Amino acid sequence: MANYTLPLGSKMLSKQFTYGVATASFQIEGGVEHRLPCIWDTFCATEGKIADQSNGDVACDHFHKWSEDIDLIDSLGVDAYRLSLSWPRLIKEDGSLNEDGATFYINILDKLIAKGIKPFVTLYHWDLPQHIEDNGGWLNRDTAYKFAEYTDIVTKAFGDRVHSYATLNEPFCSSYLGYEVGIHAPGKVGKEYGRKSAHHLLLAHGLAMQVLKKNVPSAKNGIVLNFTPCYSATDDAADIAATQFADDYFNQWYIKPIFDKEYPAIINHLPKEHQPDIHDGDMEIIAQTVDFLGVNFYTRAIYKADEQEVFEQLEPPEPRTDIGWEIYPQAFTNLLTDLHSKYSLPPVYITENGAAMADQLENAQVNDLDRVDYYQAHLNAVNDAIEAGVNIQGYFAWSLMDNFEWAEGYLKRFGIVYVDYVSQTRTIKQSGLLYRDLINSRT
Ligand code: LGS
Repeated sequence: MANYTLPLGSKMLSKQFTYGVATASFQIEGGVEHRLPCIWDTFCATEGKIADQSNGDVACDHFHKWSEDIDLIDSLGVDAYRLSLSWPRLIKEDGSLNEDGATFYINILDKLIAKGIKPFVTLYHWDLPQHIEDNGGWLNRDTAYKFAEYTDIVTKAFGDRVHSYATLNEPFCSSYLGYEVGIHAPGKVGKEYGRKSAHHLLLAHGLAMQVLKKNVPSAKNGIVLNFTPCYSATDDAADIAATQFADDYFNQWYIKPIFDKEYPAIINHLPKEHQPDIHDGDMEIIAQTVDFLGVNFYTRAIYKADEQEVFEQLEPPEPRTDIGWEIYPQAFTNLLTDLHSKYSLPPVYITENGAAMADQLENAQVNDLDRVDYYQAHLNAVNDAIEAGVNIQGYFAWSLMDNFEWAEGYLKRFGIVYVDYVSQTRTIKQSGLLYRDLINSRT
C-alpha cells in the first residue's frame, strides 16, 4: 500500500485531530542504577516469568538516548508524545522528590515543548516502587494515598509543562494480571486479590484527580483504560449471559465506577471474600469528573459459558498478530460506539493501538506490510466511530519503538520504529513512514 487512506473529509485528516506515539518508562528507559527497584525488576528476576528471561535494566537505553529519541519523534511529525513517569525514579524511599529523576523528565518535557510536541504524561504505567509492594502494594489501601502524594510532588516540580496527565494506565492489567492471575508483576495469584487491588487503584485514580485539579487545573486530566470487547461464541442464552459477565468483569468494572459511581451489578454475585473493601465516600472520590478518557484497544475476545468458571475464552480465530491476538477492527468501532451510548463520556483519545508483528530488518529497512494493514484498518475503525458521533480527539500509535513487552520480554515488537537491541540503532519501519506521511498530509 502506498499510503494510509481515510475517507475524504474525515475529521482525522484535519490538523485539529491529534496524532501521537506512545511509550512507557519501564519498557524503554533502562537507567536502572539511577532509580529505586520496582516490582517489574523483582518479577523479571524471578525464574520463568519473562519469556526470554530478560529485564528492563537497559531496554531501549532511552535514559541515555532520550534527546535523539525526541528528534526521532519529531521526525515523524506527531503533535503529541505519550510517555509515562517512573515513580521509583522520581520519589525517594523517604517520600521526597529525587531531584535527578525530576531533572531527567524536565529535560524531556522542555525539549518536547521546544519542538512543539505536546507531552501526554501517564503517572503510573505499572512500575510500582518495590518498597511499596513490600508493604502490601495495591492490596494496601495506603498505596492509593501514597500515589496521591507522589502526584502532588511531581506536578509541583513540573509546573505547567505537561499538556495532559493520565493517572493510571490500564488498572485492569495492574489488578487482574498482577494480583489475580499473576502473569504480570507482582505475580500474586488469587481471586481474593483482584477486585481488592482494583478498588485501591481506582481510589488512587480519584485521589490523584483531586490533586491534579488543584495543582494543574489547566492540564487535561483523566485516565487510560484498556478494553477487550467480549463476543459470545453462539446465540445461546447461556453463552450470551456468560459473555456479559466477562465484559462486566474485565471491561465495565474499571469504567462504570468512574462515570456511574458504582461497580457492575455482578459485584453482588461475587463471594464476599472476593469483593473489594469499599469505604464510605470512596465511590464519590473515584467518580471525579475527568477531562478525557484514554482508550487502549488491540483485539476482541470470544466467550462461551462454563459451568465451573462462569465463562471460558475460546482460542482467537485468524487472522492474528505475532502475539496471537485476533485482528478484528470492527470491534474497535463497536467498542467506541458502545461506550458512547452507555456512558456520558468526555472527549476520548485513543491512547494505544498497534500490533506485534514478526519484523525483519533487511538493508536497513523494515517492510512491515502486515502492521501497515493493521493501522490502515484500525484508523478507519476510529473514523467510523467518529462518523457515528463519538467525540474522539486523537490517536496514539503503540508504540513509538520496539521495547520490553512485559512477560514477552523483547520477543514481541510493537514499534513503528525498529530497535536493534545490540547496537541500539533505531530504524523507522514502513508503518512509521506511512504514519508520518498521513500526519503531514493533513490540512
Ligand atoms: O506494551 C503494552 C501494550 C501491548 O499490548 C502496553 O504497555 C500496555 O499499556 C498495553 O496493555 N499493551 C497491550 N495490550 C493488549 C491487551 C490485549 C489482551 C488480549 C488478550 C485476549 C486474547
